[in-house]
Amino acid sequence: MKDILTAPFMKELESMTDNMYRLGWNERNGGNISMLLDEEQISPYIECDKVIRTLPIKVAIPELVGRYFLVTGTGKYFKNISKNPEDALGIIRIVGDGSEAELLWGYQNGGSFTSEIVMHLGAHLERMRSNPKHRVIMHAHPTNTIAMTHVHSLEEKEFSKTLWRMCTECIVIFPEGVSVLPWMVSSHPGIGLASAEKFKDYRILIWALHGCTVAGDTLDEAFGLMETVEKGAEIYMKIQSSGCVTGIDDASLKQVAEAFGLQVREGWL
Ligand code: 2HA
Ligand code: ZN
Repeated sequence: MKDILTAPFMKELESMTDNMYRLGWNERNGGNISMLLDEEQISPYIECDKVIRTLPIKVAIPELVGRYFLVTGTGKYFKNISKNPEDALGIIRIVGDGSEAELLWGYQNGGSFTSEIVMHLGAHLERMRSNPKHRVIMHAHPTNTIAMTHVHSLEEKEFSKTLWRMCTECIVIFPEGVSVLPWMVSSHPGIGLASAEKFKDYRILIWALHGCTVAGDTLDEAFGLMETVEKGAEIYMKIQSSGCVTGIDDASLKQVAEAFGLQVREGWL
């Protein structure tokens, strides 16, 4: 067996969590990431028939039975993941009726997966249905994105269009816009299931007064969505106190959409 700490997916997740911490998006134990893995990716490193423990999930997602995920642990600090990955991360396989996970590696000191596991698994399922290449769900607390939910309408079209107006890249990177949920109690199946529903039709979900969750085929792609939203929100927060937030107008956004062949959400421009 090869050393799992040398696996490319492990190295990539470690450098990603270090980077996100330094960006100030993951204070204390804030944020969580899960990655769908294939058995072929993990079998050189771990014996898939050696189960360490079984962990309960608060809802059953039978469609995911047999699937493997690398998931950040509950209560773990992004700041420390690369220093002690075997404590902070786990590899799980969904089993039974879809309401249990077998721990195959990690959570070394009796830990478990993120408290947001229902949102992660539900979001994976919805993204996998429309995109066979889907792999990553990433949740963080980017400062300006949260700040914007304090001062801006939470209506999805309005929120998305303000972001598009802030800098040209926004509509290019997320022409389908962003989804938004009002404030809800976090780490609860209620917010998890409501979030999964949003991922039927969006790759980006903003939780008012809490943070942002994104989906991607790769860690980089998911991160790229989050940082582009955060850039738009940062510009908005910098300029809105001046009272002048006109930004890029619809006609110009349409020109960008035409120039880049973007699939902008129907009826938004
Ligand atoms: O893991 O971010 O939403 C801590 C959180 C809960
Ligand atoms: Zn959070």
